[in-house]
Amino acid sequence: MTEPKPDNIYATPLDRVTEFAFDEAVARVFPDMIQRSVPGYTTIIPMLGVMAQRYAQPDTVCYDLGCSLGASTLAMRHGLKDKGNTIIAVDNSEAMLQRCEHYIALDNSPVPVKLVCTDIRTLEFQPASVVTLNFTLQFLPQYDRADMLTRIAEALVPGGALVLSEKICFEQTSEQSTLQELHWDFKKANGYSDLEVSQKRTALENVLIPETRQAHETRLLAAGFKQVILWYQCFNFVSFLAIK
Ligand code: GEK
Repeated sequence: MTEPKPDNIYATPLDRVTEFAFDEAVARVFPDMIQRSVPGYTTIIPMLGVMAQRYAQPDTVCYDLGCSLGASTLAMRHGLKDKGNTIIAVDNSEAMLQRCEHYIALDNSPVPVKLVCTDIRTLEFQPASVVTLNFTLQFLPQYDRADMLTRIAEALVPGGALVLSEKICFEQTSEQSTLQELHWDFKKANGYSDLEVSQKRTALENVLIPETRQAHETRLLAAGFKQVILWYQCFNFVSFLAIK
């Protein structure tokens, strides 16, 4: 496995900016990319451990859907106390999962982790008490999102929890433009150039489709969750705790 490196994928002008994909090039720079691109990411990750600890129930599965390199998996793994839980970490990018396997192997927690390379839309769920969708639902086509959340709610035992983190958009134009611009400011403060911000934005245009807070909350309730709490927001990035 090649060493992780800083993200400069969009640093030079590209003749044609192709659609963003979670390939080997992205997997290699991913830790740097996500921390410099997603406001609040470094705060959310350890809180997944805190929430896993509270909501995990004995002898159930905890899922990390769209696990990438396993940052959420590792946080959950260290939050889980001796309750007979297994974590199933799922991603459909082979490049991501290969690296994830390496990081899981370096970690010393005894909680078993199973890695599955598949599309989360095709997953057969086992009875679960904690599910994490940390910035993953936004990459599914919008028409598949309700079904995905319903299947998660069905798999959860009563009192189980989903943590759903997403980039969102806003109905009010002024709120949208202010928070969007602050997100770009965040990226520039983290060393990305105007060119990098602009080319990445083009690459993600039809790949990452944000929705409003209201759309998420309504759909989570319709999917079968009893309570939906917005527990975190940083600019246009949020995280919900949805309890069955
Ligand atoms: C973290 N949760 O570090 N099936 C399986 N995996 C998918 C699918 C799908 N249909 N679509 C996208 N992915 C991580 C960060 S990144 C978020 C998650 C980001 C995977 C994709 O391969 C990628 O690894 C992950 O979802 C999204 O806490 O890059 O902004």
